[in-house]
Amino acid sequence: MRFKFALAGALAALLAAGAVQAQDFKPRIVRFGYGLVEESNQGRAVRFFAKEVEKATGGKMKIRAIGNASLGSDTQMQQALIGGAQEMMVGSTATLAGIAPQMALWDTPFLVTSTQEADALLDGPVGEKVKATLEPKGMVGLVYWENGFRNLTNNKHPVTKLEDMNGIKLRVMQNNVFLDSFKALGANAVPLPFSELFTALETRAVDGQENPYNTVLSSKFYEVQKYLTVTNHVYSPWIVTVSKKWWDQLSPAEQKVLRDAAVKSRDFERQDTRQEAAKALADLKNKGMVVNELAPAEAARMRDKLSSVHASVATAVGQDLWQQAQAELAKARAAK
Ligand code: TK8
Repeated sequence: MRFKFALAGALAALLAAGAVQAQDFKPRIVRFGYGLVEESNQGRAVRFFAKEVEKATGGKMKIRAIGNASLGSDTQMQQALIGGAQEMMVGSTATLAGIAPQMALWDTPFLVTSTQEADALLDGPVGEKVKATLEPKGMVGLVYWENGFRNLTNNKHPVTKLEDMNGIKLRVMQNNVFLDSFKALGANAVPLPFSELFTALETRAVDGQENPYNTVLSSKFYEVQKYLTVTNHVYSPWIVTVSKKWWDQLSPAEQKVLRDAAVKSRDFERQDTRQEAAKALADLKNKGMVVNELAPAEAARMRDKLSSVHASVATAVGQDLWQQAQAELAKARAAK
């Protein structure tokens, strides 16, 4: 008898929960755009996120993952989010610096030197502060994913010393810190959207580019680039963003589903990316790329040149934020 009551109680609770769900989760279709190909770390993580959201909403909220910059380049998608024509995207933080200047913090060359430092900084108070600057601009930042440490590729000659940068026409992201950094190194830096990069390399409109190993592999840059120089000159995050116009129409339960799924996708994406990166260099060599590491003295000369950029980043993001980032990093280093 008591068992029956308990069962009835559990059933009632389940029904009630179901009722709440039905109310909280409206049928919705979410266009989630990204720039890389579907078979990339970015594509895999977007699909992971989509599954989590559909599971948590009983299939009410459907994420349409649209890769290959089919919805536009990073900057075009950002505008679509701000205007409310697209719901979600993931892309480089670097292309957001024109809208939210504090984002330029992540473009500082050699700011972080390990993934542990990156996680601590991005997921800590500094990362939160920078993310929060998007809201007044019409976007909600959910989480940072790993794009990764960037390395240099080109088609002219191996870069073994600073002077080898001279005369290389190098595609950079649409971002002043990157532009200034590579000008400081002596390259002829040209800003271009990622979606135009493969063709630009193929037609030799540019000689080189810089991206993490994962992207050189997934975007098949090895087909159109001969030389890869291990520089690790900057750690790039991606950021998952939501249109604020759309976000404000969601119920608190829906917002929570998106936030929770975003955190899960972050953990998945970082692990997946790191696994892939660990073997990507060997894959790229097998594909025929000629890889070289900079001699320590040459790496130091490049770092010296790039330190000139630090002062301008500090000014752009504000001295307080800059100091706080340095303090957080010192803490992360001491904790190791
Ligand atoms: C993809 C870009 C890419 C970035 C770049 O849309 O532009 O070089 O590294 O990941 O955001």
